[in-house]
Amino acid sequence: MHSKYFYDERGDYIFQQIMEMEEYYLTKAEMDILSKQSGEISTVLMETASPFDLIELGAGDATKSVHLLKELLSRKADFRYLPIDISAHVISDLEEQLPAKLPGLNIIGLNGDYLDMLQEAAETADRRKVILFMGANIGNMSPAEARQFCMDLKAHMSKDDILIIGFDLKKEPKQILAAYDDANGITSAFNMNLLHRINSELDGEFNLNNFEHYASYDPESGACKSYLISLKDQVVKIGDSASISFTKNEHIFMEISQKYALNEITQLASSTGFMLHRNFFDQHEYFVDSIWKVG
Ligand code: AVI
Repeated sequence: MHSKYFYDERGDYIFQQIMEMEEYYLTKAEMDILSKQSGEISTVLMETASPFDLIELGAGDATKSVHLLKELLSRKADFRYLPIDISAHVISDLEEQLPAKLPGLNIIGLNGDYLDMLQEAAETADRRKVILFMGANIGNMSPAEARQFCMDLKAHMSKDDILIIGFDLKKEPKQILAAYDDANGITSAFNMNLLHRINSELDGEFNLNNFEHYASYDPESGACKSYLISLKDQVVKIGDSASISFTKNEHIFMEISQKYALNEITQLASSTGFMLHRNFFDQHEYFVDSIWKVG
């Protein structure tokens, strides 16, 4: 399932709660990187003197990137900020709120699919591009999809362009699993929201009590996967003409959150036409924002 379906208004709200959970270390780790190392990241971005477009894929509320934007503004970098998000209200909120927070910021929001909007951004300007793809969003693709996505990004990039990409690293399996199997059932609610959406938007008849959230982490492949498990034999009607039957314990695959080892990140960069330039880690080395250049 494409992960964009998780993020309707309710999904956005539940994901906010996930990010605040004790067990969900990812956001805090990446915040640690951006809040402490935006100076050094800016130095890398400004090594080439020419103006650039800072294009953020899946900007959300930009709480992490604000640190980088502030730093670039204070260094008088000649750049425009182009956040791209699939959600129209995310983009309008950013356009409304960021200029007040960051006086002097030149912001042009783009609402739509990452690659379509990237294409649009590339067509309207011939400046060099710095693409931000943070938040371990790449983890919500299978390794094969991630490879294809990096190749697609590369196809939209030219010499001197930079990609900053966030990965959650392989670590203690129990810590990873806990982040996706929290005691308060918030991750469960995040997944159940998909069934709720099918009920309300497609006239489905899922009984949410007949499904249970199940998360697993495989330390060998680095795949953390979540499922909804059918608690009984059941037939679920969707609209007038469709129905799905589930046997007891049958699973619905919901989401992958792939974890990476450093050598796998280097390998992903080189096999998709990039050169890994530098890695920025949080204090615990849970997470990495990796700077790739076009090779
Ligand atoms: C947005 N994405 C990186 C989150 C993740 O960690 O895979 C989505 C998420 N799903 C459940 N918890 C968080």
